[in-house]
Amino acid sequence: MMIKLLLGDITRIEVDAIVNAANSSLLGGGGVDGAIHRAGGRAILDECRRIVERQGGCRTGEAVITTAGKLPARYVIHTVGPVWHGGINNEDQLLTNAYSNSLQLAADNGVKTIAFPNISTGVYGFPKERAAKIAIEAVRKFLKNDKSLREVVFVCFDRENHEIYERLLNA
Ligand code: AR6
Repeated sequence: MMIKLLLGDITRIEVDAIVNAANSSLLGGGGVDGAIHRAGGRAILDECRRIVERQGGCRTGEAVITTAGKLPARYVIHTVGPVWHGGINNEDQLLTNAYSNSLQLAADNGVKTIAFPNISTGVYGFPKERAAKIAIEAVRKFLKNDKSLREVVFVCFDRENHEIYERLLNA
C-alpha cells in the first residue's frame, strides 16, 4: 500500500523527505520542529535562514524545502499548519493546504517516499480526529492524481493519534 502508519520519532525514519510542523518564522521551535532541528544539526537552520532572507518566512498552509542535515532523510519539507481557533478561521482548508503543498513540493523535487507528523495537533491545538481526517483525505486526493510518489508514511508520536489513524485508515 502507498499509505503507511507508524508510531515513533519522525527524525529516525528513513525516507526521502520528512515533513516538519514549523512556524512562519522558519527559525525553529518546540515539538517536532525542535526535534528535527536538534537531530539534523545546523545545516537545516542555515538553509531556513537563507529562505527567510529571500522570501521572509513561510505563510500558513505553504511549504519550503531544505536539506535534512544529519538526518537519515534527504530533505526536510517545512510546512506551517494553522493554529486552531475553533474552526472559524479557515483552519480546515489551511491544514489541507499544508499537506497538499508539502506533497507537491516533494513531487517537484523527485521525492518518492515521504513521512508526515500530525501537523497542528500539538502546540497549535487542532482537534486530533478532525486533523487526521483532513490529512488522510488530502493525501489520498493527491495520490490519485500523482504517479511519482511511492509511499506516504503518517508518523504518530502519541498513542491517541496512532489509534485514530489506525481506525480511519482501516475504515
Ligand atoms: N516525531 C514525530 N512527531 C512528533 C515528534 C517527533 N519527534 N515530536 C512531537 N511530535 P507540534 P504543531 C508530534 O507541537 O501543533 C513548534 O514549536 C506531536 O505529538 O510539534 O503543528 C513549531 O515551531 C504532535 O502530534 O506542532 C510551531 O511553533 C505533532 O508532532 C508549533 O510548534 C505536532 O505537534 C507548531 O505546532
